[in-house]
Parts: sequence; C-alpha cells; structure tokens
Amino acid sequence: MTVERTYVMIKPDAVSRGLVGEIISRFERKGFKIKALKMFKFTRELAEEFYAEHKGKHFFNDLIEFITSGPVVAMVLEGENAVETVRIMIGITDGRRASPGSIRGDYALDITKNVVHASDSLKTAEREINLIFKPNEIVD
Ligand code: FUP
Repeated sequence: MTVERTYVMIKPDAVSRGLVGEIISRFERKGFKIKALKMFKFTRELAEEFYAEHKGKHFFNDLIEFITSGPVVAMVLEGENAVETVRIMIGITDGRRASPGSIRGDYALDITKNVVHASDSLKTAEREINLIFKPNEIVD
C-alpha cells in the first residue's frame, strides 16, 4: 500500500444542487485528508486543456459547455491507494448505471452531468493537480 494523492472535482450540477458538503464528507469519513480545496469557474480554454484526451469525441462540446456552466469545487485528496479507492467511491461514468452506494450511483441520473470527477491513474492525478493547483495552494 502506498500513500497517494488524487484530484477530485465536484461538478457544476452538484454545486448548484447543494451537494458539496455531502460529497466532501464522504471522502473525509472514508479517511482521506484534504490537502487542497478551492472553488472556481473553468474558462473554456482551461476546460479544453483539462479534457484534452476527449477532444474530437461526440460528447466533447456538451462536456465543455457543462463544465464551464458554473463553479466547481476542486480538491487534492491524500490517503492509502487514493487513486483507485476514490474511483471506486465515485462509481462508473454513467450515473444511471453506477452502483447504488457510489457517489454517482446515489446522486446522478446522467452521463455528462455526473456530479463528480476523479483522476483515473497516478499519472493523470499528477497532471490534473498541477494543471489546477499552484504548489503553494497545497498544504504539507
Ligand atoms: P470518468 O473517468 O468516469 O469521469 O469518465 P471519462 O473520462 O470516460 O469521461 C469524462 C467525462 O466525459 C465524464 F465525466 C462525462 C463525459 N462523458 C460524456 O458526457 N459522455 C460519454 O459518453 C462519456 C463521457
């Protein structure tokens, strides 16, 4: 087991529905430490960079429209096996098919408006953390 850091983001649908506290508290109760936390609104440019791997896919424009539609709450979480464990906690992409008990399974009914994002690998986590947070925004 290794202590890892992962990037987690509460998306505009969940922020506007008032689910921020509920979602953060799930990660805290699980045992993850919050190492950074902020609310911001994506510019189109930053959103396209964040989701660069999906450029050209049929859902790309809808995804960019959605993620820039309102504020997000971004965080760095730290803990044992953080990347994989947080992915299990959020559930699969499509909220309709995500298991009850997972965050998407409990709060989402859509594949684009799916409440939360979490890095899918250690490499992605590093890229996303560095893209969204300055080093002095992360506590040690
Ligand atoms: P995930 O890793 O579960 O967040 O999902 P992906 O990286 O495959 O997709 C990133 C985001 O694109 C998803 F959160 C939602 C959106 N998406 C769609 O809107 N439609 C799709 O068919 C697939 C993904």
